[in-house]
Amino acid sequence: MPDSLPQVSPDVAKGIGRDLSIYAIASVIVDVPTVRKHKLSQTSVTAQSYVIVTVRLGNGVTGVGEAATLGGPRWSEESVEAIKANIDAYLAPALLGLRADRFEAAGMAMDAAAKRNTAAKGAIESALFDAVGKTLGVPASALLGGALRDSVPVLWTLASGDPAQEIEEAERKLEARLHRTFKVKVGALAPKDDMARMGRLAAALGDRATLIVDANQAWDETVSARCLPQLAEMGVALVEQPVPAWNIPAMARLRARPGTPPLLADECVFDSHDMLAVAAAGAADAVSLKIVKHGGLLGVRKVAAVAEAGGVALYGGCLLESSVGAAAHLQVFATLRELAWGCEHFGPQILTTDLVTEPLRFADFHLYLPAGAGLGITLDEAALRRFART
Ligand code: MUC
Ligand code: MG
Repeated sequence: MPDSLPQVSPDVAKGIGRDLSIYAIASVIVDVPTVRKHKLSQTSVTAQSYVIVTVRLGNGVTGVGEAATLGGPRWSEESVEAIKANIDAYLAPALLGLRADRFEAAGMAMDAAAKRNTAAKGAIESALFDAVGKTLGVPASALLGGALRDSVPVLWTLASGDPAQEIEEAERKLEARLHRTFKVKVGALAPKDDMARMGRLAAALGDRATLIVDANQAWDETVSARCLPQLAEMGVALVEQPVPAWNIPAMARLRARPGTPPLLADECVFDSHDMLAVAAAGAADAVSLKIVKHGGLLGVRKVAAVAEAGGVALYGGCLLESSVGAAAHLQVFATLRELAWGCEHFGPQILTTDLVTEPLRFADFHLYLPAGAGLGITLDEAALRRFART
């Protein structure tokens, strides 16, 4: 990994701090086991797969970024294998020699080299922000408008499918003052079984915790019309992506029905055009912001700006990133004027081993923005070697 990057020649290294050109880019796939099985409507995982990208600048500084996936190309179309292949063959060659601090130009070069591939582009752009921030001695947030907060409320996701286990897991999180909002993954079970499961969770936790639900596109409009009011009755505060991503009209019709709880758009919003369509249709109350969907930190800000203009609230989404990807998200989340629904970057805690030397701080139901330049984290080379796919 960083060691596999070509070394900057002594002549080039003399210009440390000055030469911001992109000198080399490397990528590696890692598979990190999770502490328990994580079950979504379309897949279940016992290990999280990431592509870790390192970018070395002409001044010798290295930046790191991460592309997360969830169970192969099932949550979205990108798999780690495809991400790595497209970085190595198309995106990296398009960037070599360009200035790392010209983020928008780098984005345009990547868009010209490859359509979509937003997770791959997001990992590279994260590494550029890390490298440039480290060069200048400022956090990435300072390059994005500046941080407005140093911590964000963070939820935990319950996704074993076994309500007794889930209640016990939530109790432990509450007791440790780590999380008091819980997102429950539904859609792997039949709707009536999920409703019974949600009833048990609401009865056990409802007066001490906020519950939200993510169906990951599992339901159709009819099932949603039946389940959403039941969830509202149980006190569920927000329901994420109940119907397929393409069915924005159904989201709008469901949202207009009395008894529907607030709706969160996830898979239906990748870029700012999607966000405009969702806002114009009145299809969501909030949008889940993710680097893997929006192609980077700048993309997060663009989608957030359209959401704000359309009166759609912001939620800090994740794809179970390690502290590398979570830090990149925090850097940009910290710059948003209002992050009404907090964030869900519990990823570092569901991994058996994190990929950084000093994991992000979780305390008092919040996740803290790391101090330090760039993304504010240091890659753990030993962990990377241990989990690297050979
Ligand atoms: C998603 O769809 O929101 C985020 C948390 C989790 O458990 O799954 C992810 C993806
Ligand atoms: Mg989701």
